[in-house]
Amino acid sequence: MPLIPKSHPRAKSLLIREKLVNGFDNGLVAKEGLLAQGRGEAFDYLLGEKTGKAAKQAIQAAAAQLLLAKIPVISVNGNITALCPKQIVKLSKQTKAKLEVNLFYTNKKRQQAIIKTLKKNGAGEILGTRLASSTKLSGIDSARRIVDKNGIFAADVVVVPLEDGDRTIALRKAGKTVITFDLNPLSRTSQTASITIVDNVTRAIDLLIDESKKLSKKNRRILQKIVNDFDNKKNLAENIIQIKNYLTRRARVA
Ligand code: PTJ
Repeated sequence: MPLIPKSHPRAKSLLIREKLVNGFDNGLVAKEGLLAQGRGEAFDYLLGEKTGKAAKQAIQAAAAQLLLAKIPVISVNGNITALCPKQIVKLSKQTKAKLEVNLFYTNKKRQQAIIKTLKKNGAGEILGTRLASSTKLSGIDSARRIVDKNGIFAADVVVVPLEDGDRTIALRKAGKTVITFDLNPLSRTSQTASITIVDNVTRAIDLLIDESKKLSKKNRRILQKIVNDFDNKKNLAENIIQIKNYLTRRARVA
């Protein structure tokens, strides 16, 4: 008998949690990554565990921005690999974005496990491990400062899913456009990224792939208008209002 019955009212959430736990057991996820998931889950609860209107707008802007990019790069960490390896590879192919492993809690064995999993899911070249092409990103003290000259360092648009705040600020200071997935609209990453998708990455990533496919048929002028019309601060405020409205509904007694 499965430990998580399909009929359990919180089966979906518990199955996502299980992916992280399996990812930890298989050497992909840092211990701290399990805690990060817990923080995300709490915000997901407050958002009503669904993709809101504001998140859908951010997804559209992110897709347009990725298609407009000259050198788009997706930064991959342990949590994203455990949660959606197939989709991250699909997104990179759909948007012609390079993949680069970049870990906060860096560790060679975990890097290799992540690469192996991505390759198993169809990835071609994965940057982030070649010493000869590594360089340092200034303004950041963690291991995340080590990046690939041909990847994150050269990129104009970087996707940083489930990120700690420092690097987003450093990447913005380096003149890059930063796209993130973060369930916490108040986090430093959310507040400093160019486009923040406030949604569970497990829901939003398929929507981003679909939107990228749809928008790939549009011309650059239309894509640029979508990006220009997007205001991240306003979008974050809408997400906070979504939480407020959800709590107001839940606080009704009758
Ligand atoms: O694999 P590593 O070594 O690179 O480490 C990765 C983690 C995630 C441990 C590291 O980047 C970290 O410590 O991140 P933080 O500072 O905990 O931030 C992670 C953010 O992602 C938090 O704001 C969470 O709310 C958010 N988050 C967690 N799970 C999800 C999420 N956002 C979207 N979808 C999720 N499933």
